[in-house]
Amino acid sequence: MKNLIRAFAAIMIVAVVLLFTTSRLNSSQGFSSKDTLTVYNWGDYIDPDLIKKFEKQTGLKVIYQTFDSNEAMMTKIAQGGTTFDVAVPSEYAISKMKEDDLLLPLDHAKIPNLKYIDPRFLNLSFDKNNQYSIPYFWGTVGIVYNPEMLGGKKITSWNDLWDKSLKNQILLVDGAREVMGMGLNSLHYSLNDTNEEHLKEAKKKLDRLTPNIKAIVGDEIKMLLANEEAAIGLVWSGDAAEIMWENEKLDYVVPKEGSNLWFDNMVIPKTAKNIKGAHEFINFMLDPKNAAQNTEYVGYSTPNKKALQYLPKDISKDTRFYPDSEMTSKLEVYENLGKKMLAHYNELFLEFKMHKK
Ligand code: N2P
Repeated sequence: MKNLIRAFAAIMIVAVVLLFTTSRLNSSQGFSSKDTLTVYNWGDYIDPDLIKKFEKQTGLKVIYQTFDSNEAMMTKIAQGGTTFDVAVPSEYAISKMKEDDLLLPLDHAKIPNLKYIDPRFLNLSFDKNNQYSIPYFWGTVGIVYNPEMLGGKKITSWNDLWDKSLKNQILLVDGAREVMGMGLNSLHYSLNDTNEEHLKEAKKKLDRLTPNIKAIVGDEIKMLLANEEAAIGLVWSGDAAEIMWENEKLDYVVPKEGSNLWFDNMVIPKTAKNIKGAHEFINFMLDPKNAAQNTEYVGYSTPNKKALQYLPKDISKDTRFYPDSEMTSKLEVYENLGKKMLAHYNELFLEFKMHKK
């Protein structure tokens, strides 16, 4: 009898423990969409402390996921498997997502901090009246380089990169528009060129750069360049800023043939589950103190005019990262070239990558 009681007690204990753990598991995984906010952003593009601050302030749990190209982000959102409440596409991607009916119109009444954004970054052609998108960071594409590793040589143009002396010295960011753009710009063609002959010529020219290319990489490009693993990198401006904080020897240049000016913006995908929380998050990121903190952490250029006042002058007055309108007017913004042409750019870029291997 004693044994039976013991066995019964043991079963009861196991049952209670099981019940307890499953209910805990449920409550930690089973947030309702009202309790969570799913954010989809570029890698290395937010100060994690701000996520914690937002969670504390709102009681929401943030599920944070990252991507490293507009193309990857768009594919995932269009597939709809994971639903996101906030995403951060660049301008041509926003135009395409609008076309594909993937975005929700924003309620500006819920984003009062919009008033802090410099009007220069509002009402741009890819989203008139900011109906669907709110500026997050902006910048250019250019070359970061290490003069010391180049024997004091200065880089000023895309065509400098084809120099025979630069064997295995170049790292490229893994972006189809950026790399194809370098090929096109080096030939004085537009970054939005759709002429097949020009595109082929650009691809051929890129193939000829192969001996000088050490690797095509993601966010690790910053660490590699700061550690002097290569002398030259094709990068986004904010990555250059961060590299140069790490290693003061390096410099950043926007090549003289021209380059890209880009704008990354917060949007709410149509499949969002927490629309109220999404507006709260957008407004939170626009708070000038939060925007300044984010800018200092990430290294990219803020479109938030008021936030600039909280930043050290050596950041806000650096014209390499805060070029004025006169300088930016010479640069090109990527256009939405349409589904077919964007796929073609990707294809050519992939072929180039294969050629490299
Ligand atoms: C951050 C990448 C910024 C992307 N790692 C520029 N559109």
